[in-house]
Amino acid sequence: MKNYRIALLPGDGIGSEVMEAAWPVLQTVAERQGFSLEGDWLPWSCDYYLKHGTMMPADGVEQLRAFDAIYLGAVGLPATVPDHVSLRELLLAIRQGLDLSVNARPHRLLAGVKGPLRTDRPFDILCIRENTEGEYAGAGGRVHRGGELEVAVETAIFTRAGVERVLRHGFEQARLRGGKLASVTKSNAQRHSMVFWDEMTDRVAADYPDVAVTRYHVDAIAARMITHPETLDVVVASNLFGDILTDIGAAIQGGLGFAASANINPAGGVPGMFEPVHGSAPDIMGLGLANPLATLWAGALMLRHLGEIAAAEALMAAIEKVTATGAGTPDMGGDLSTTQLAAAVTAAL
Ligand code: GGG
Repeated sequence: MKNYRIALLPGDGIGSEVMEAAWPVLQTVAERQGFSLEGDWLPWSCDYYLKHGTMMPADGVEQLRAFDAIYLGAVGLPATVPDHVSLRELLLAIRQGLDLSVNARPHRLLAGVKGPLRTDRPFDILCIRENTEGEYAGAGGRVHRGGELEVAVETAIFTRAGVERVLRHGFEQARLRGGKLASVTKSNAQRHSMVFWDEMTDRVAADYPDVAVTRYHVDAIAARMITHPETLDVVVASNLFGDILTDIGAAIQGGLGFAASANINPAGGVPGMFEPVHGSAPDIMGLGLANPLATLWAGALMLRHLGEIAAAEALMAAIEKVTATGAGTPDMGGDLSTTQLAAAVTAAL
């Protein structure tokens, strides 16, 4: 029987609740489809930081290379460790360390879920966010700290290889889907990096004459995602723009409780990392209120990436069988706890 080794990183806050609820569901799907999932729980988190002074061991990224995939809950507990430390030392360090250059986030309404939009037209958007450089490259610095002359500089890095590979992945996905791609910049205001992004879009587009490309400025597409989401299909954006647009995507699909995310290296050779888009939500941690569906959907993305397509589809079908009944956690207007909703998905398998 095929066995996959999965690194399980619950992280902080509700991360452990959604992961502990979702993992048995994935194991049941695997068992039913004739393969097995073997999980190693890794305690890398803000708690780990308080004990060891780092968010993960020095060879953490190297340890992760031995797995088939990484399944992550949430990162950050600002009451204990500043967010810019926890995010950069764990989530961003893994993305950059494994060169997981693409962050793919699907946005659509699951069966029975009513989003906040006034339009009833169905939408199905795949946001592809550049994931290792851009505005989150970590380049920059501060001088004259605390003084009148203090300066902070955050440098966005756009390499030819980095922009090309994320665009190419977007075009490949567009080819498999509706043949439509939106390329997002702010090239009217950012005259270096974003004009470069536009030029790279034209260059890569020449290899995909069957894909229709529309250029959007980030402010315009942000509004369009709310007013006419059905006109969009594959959306490719930089790290920061993609981060923001995918929170809008989450909002229009019913909330962060539904938004899933796949961090992958399209060249292969390293494990992908799969996570809900949401953070650690310290305000509801320990209360059993967290919605596990984003983590379960991320699990389905992981199974698909591992090549277990039937299992991924069975899991998504079970999730939608449950959402179609109106059952859910309080954020969905229901009264189920995190574990009860996950158990309902197992029962629907
Ligand atoms: N689910 C992972 C998590 O905790 N995400 C919170 C977050 O702030 N993410 C920022 C990002 O995706 O770049």
